[in-house]
Amino acid sequence: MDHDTNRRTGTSIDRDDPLAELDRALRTRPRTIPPRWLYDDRGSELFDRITRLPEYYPTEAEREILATHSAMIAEVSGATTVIELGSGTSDKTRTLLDAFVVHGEIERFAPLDVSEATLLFAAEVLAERYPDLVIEPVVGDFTRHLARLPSGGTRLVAFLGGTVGNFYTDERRAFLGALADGLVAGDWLLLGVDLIKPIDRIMDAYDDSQGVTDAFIRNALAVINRDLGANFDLGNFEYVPLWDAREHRVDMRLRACDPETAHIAALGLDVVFEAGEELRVEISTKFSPGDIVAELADAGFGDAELLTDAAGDFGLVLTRRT
Ligand code: AVJ
Repeated sequence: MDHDTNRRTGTSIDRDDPLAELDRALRTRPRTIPPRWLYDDRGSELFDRITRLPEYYPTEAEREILATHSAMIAEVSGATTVIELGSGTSDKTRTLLDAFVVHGEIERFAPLDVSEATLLFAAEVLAERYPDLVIEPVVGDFTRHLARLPSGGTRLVAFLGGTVGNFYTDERRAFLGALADGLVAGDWLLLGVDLIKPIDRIMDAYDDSQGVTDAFIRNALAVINRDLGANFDLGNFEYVPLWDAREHRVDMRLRACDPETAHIAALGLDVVFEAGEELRVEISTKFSPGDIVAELADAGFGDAELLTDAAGDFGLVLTRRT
């Protein structure tokens, strides 16, 4: 049994098997595609472009928080190992690491990412910038491979960008629980969360005028076509971002204009769409400070401190495994 199997909720989830997970998600209503299918090379590049869009505020806001508070985070935590989940190129993390080198006790940096190529490239750059640190890249998926995190010393796990907002509520509970299980009392979590704010600003960030978000969401179908021998007709789908007021999240969907049957060879599955039927590709949950702190407490994290940018758009929660 994988370390992060969801024993807290007792549900049998199929995170260990991406194909079974996709098969099941496509049979629910609305039909759903799990976010892992968004991030092939082109998807990663499109996301990178999203972070530079004028409408997409989270990246800059988080950068501002890190610039302001990294020295305090390094000092207060006294962490000797910094771990980053879904590290990519560890771009923003350099601000954090710079501060840890000057103000903290850091000895080791362990970036975890699904893309081995990205990791190896990042590791080389990091090794050059931080000659005194042990750089320990870990290839893995943060929803499945938390057991691969290095142990020893005082650890600080950074999970930035607001990616925790991509999980559905149950998945988020399972993830935070599994993360807590993998840490020991005194370890730290630094969690990036996008905060609830006027809906117009949120929706503009997910419906940009250049259509980059549309291309990013649509790319999931191209990935499934290529990797799983499917034949989704990309031109038949229209990008429709919705605000789900009850769950406070952006719900990014593709709507089939005409009826369509997509065959997915690797699953032996025909997905039948009626005209106008919507396919959910990604959600991005926005948090109130009280809610996320309560969820963290349920999972086993205490003494939470919320750091925000001056505009109050985005939050970094610094919290301790209790
Ligand atoms: C990478 C999950 C933080 O939800 O804001 C951006 C992904 N999707 N625009 C987010 C995303 C569409 C992003 N995260």
